[in-house]
Amino acid sequence: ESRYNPAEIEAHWQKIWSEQGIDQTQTESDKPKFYALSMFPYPSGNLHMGHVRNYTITDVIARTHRMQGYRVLHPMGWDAFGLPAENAAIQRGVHPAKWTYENIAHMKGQLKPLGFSIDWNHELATCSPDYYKWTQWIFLQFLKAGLAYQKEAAVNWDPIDQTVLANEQVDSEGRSWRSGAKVERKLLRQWFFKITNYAEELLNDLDKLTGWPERVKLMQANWIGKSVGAYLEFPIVGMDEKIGVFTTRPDTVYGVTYVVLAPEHPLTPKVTTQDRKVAVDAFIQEVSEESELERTAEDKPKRGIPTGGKAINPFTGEEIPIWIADYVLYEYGTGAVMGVPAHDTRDFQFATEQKLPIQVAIVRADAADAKVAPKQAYTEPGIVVNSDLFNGMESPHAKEEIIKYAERQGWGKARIQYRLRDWLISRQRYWGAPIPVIHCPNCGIVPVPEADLPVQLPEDVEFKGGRVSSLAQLEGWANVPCPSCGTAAKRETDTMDTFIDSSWYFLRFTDAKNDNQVFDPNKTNDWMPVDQYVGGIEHAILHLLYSRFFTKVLRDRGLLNFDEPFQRLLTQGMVQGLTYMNPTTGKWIPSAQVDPNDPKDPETGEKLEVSYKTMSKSKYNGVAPEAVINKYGADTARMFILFKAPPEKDLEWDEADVEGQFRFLNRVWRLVTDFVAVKGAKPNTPTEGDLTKAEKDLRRAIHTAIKAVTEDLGDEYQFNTAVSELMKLSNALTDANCKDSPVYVEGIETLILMLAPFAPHIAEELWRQTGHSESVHTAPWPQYDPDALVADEITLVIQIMGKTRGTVQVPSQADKQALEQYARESEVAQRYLEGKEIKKVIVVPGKLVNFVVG
Ligand code: ANZ
Ligand code: ZN
Repeated sequence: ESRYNPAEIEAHWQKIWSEQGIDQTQTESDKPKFYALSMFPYPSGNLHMGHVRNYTITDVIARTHRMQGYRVLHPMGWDAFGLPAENAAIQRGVHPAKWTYENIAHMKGQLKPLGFSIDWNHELATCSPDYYKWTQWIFLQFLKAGLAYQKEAAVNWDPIDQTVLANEQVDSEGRSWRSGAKVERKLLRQWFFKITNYAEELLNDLDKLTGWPERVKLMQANWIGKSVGAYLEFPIVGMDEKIGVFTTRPDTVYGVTYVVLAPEHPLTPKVTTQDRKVAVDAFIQEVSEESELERTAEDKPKRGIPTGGKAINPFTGEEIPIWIADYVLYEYGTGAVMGVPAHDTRDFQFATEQKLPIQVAIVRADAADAKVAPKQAYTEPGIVVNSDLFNGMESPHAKEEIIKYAERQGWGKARIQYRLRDWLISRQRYWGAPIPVIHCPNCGIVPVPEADLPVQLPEDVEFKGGRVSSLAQLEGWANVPCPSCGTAAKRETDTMDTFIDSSWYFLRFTDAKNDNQVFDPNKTNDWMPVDQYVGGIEHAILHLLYSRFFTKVLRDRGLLNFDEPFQRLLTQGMVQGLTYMNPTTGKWIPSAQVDPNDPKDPETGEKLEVSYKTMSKSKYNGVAPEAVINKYGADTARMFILFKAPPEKDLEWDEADVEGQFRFLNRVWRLVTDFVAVKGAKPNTPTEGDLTKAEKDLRRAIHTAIKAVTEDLGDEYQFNTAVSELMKLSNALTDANCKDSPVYVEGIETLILMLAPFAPHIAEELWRQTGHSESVHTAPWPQYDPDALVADEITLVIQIMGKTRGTVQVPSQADKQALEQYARESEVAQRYLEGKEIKKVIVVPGKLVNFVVG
């Protein structure tokens, strides 16, 4: 008898599948389409378990849909621009392109043995000129649409990496996430994409994404951050200028006791009086060293100083002081706020510390007019007081009326404010797509003509001073004649944020090799939207938001006919490894140095803290995919990953459970090879005629399994319970008393068919052994027969005084009366009830009969 040898059969079938093109995208148009997509990897050099889990989940979904009659697009590619390539280049003196392509080759080599049904004909790498040519072309579309523009902006400047950083890349201490350098604020001319034009649609269309996790939609909504309120203007005393503020609470305008400007606000120096100048300048300097996170932290004292200037509250005619404070951000709203300490928590904190007056304008509906100073801000809506014309109104109504009044008086208007800011896309780095414009002294910004795309990255890049030269530093590269007037001009030397590359790759996948177009809209509109997108929660905000934005812009340019790129989104959980930490030193100890039964620090002998943590190099808790595949095979690794936890949940890597799945596959192997040995390779014949009880029972087990697995693979992707169902079916086959019946053949084949998406190699091998000449992966998914699910008999529980005493088999059709009769006649009841008086009988149909005795 042959042994299950995963190494042999996996390599064997992978070779044949690739020769026969089994994984290639089918194009038959009569089939419904299904686009299954994993978030494409950054080619860091090594495949880790997180990748394996991601692609396994997508692969099961792709394979199931193929068997269920869909034509499936399941591509793979590389998010290949970005900083690590440059850093590796510096460390090793290799060109970033070489490092990147070598990593791609290596990772592809690691992916192949896992048996993913990927169509490599659609492969792409974002760093390849035939990809970034179209990234540049899309940039030009944005430029034409007025959605790409340059502006002077205060940016986070990393003096070590010599580049601009996004806010998310600066930590709470104001240091770069990558270099650790203290980030500087610098005014630079930068390229932006006008994502704010789409803020409202990006928010509203979240409702269309019924297949997305609620929490991801919430994160996006918060990021967009829509606030409804008013823009109000406060004239400055002695000047012809006004301070505009954005407020969500115009109903509190009679409670304003001061105005605060962000320190960076252009009006700050103008309103500052002579005697306050030195102090104000010093304060501005101090604040410029704080990060946005520090400035807005809830628990931090708010700092600020008076400017000496005064403004007028147009509603009351009162003069109020103008302050500057760190908690007012220049980039949000108008960069200025009206201070209402009675009704805003931050203002209350600030006013209390600074001894500014507190004036009540809103009271709780059931409270009397408050005359005494409150102990904390009342931030809820309520009844307006001390507010002249508006007294007695409820907050929502007062908001409307105050806005109307302000409009009539010319003091302000209704305003909707978004937290979302325009997307800063400029990077002063080498390894990215060059922004395809030319700066001409006569013509200004001139787009590179489409015929001249791509603007290729120069290859003779230098490694100088511990970094890769940016395009600006490459002698000569930027010097070109203006395409429009021929004058000596300069290329733009910024490259694009790599998030741009990943904002449209899913479109290119549908037509990845097109040399003439960004993609053929017919193909893209056919395959899109992605039916199932699978990836990490770390991309819940930026990548998904940017991709949605790109989709809408390209739709508005007439290239796409849909609104949203990703129909359904699955955010998979982390893969965690067993982790050992010394609780006193906080050091992580590699598991190889630890006895799992008695975990102690090998140096100090201290007892170690044991826990599961996301696998990472720094914690020494990673498990290499190759190690698992070499020991057990890819099928076992896949089965374990799918069985161990639902896809959204974290997964604890556990060697014993990996073994468990290996044993299960061995049992299936034996079950089928034993069957083949006895029966010879015999195809499935339809089950006809009267069945014996054993046959009926087995058939019920088979069709119950089909129903359960099919449902588990449906909308909720319960892979873990699906694998349990396969185990149950395998047990039912092992225990069956009808091994020479056609029903048994049906059972064996059903098991193999349903195993195919999970463990594709062993399923293929066993399928062929049972006499099939075509691949199991092109076979149709089994359908369940509802009639087979109906049980002839059920197990009735017999209870005496609520205590279970035994069971009895009864016909499933029996009514209440009959059930009681069967129960009374049962051996169990006879034994326990002998000589006792039955006072009451409780019958729960389909379940139990309970005798109450005296
Ligand atoms: C007066 C007021 C009274 C406010 C009150 C709130 C409660 P969201 O919901 O986040 O949009 N604000 C406006 N611009 C700001 C800036 N640049 N930096 C810091 N704070 C700013 O919040 C809007 C509110 O945040 C605005 O409404 C303003 O304070 C403050 F009882 O105005 B409010
Ligand atoms: Zn010109």
